[in-house]
Amino acid sequence: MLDAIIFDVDGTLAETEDVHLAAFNDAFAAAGLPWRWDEARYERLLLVTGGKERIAHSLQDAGLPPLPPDAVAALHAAKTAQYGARVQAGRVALRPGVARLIAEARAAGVMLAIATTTSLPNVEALLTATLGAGSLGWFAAVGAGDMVAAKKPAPDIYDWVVRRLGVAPGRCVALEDSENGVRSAAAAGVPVVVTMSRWSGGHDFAGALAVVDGLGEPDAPCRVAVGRAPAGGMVDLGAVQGWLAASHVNDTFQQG
Ligand code: XBP
Ligand code: MG
Repeated sequence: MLDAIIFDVDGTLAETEDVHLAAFNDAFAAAGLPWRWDEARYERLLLVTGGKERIAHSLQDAGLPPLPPDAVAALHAAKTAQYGARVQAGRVALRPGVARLIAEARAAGVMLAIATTTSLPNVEALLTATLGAGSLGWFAAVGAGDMVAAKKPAPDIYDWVVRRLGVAPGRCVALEDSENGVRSAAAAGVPVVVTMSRWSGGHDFAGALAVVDGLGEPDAPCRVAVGRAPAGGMVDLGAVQGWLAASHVNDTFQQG
């Protein structure tokens, strides 16, 4: 029933957006630009996925003239370098339970994949810094950033990952932290579980199999906002398989 777990990155694998925000502001300062995003503004800007798209949107939102696409790309490349330096310096840790679930899936032969809006160098930096140099190879498919034409909430990145995995979307479960992510996975036919992050406030997770505040650990059980509570307060492989099986039963009943 469960062939693969597809992980979102920012907010799901790790609470990274504070580091992204600092990297954006450092890139603006290094370019001599008088822009500084505070947390309240960044929370709104996070609704626009993709760093280049976010920069362009922030200019339009502030009534400022647009930058040429190559200037936005150069600014974003500087930001990505700033972000990577912070991650390599150990400034980001995996969220509780992430390493545990990845190890369980690997041991059980359940494929792992990544479907993210962030740039591929950021994924490589985060996995290397937290799971070690060879960990990128644990993922049968890594879909990131500009690999697809349309970013989340479009389904493109999940469609790409599912095609790469060579399985049916309904035999996967996506782990996400944002409304855009839930919409992207659902539009690709991939059942989705939400692990709320620091920046998930106010998001609409309609359609998710379950909504929890994290994957939990034995000494720190997760709290459940939607769906059946996982045994022992931890989102383990059994919990993911159980939510997926229940969703298929529901689908069968609904089809009559
Ligand atoms: C989150 C995003 C990304 C990051 C910044 O990605 O929308 O844009 O905020 O990374 P996800 P970039 O939750 O899908 O992992 O600047 O590289 O886009
Ligand atoms: Mg996310």
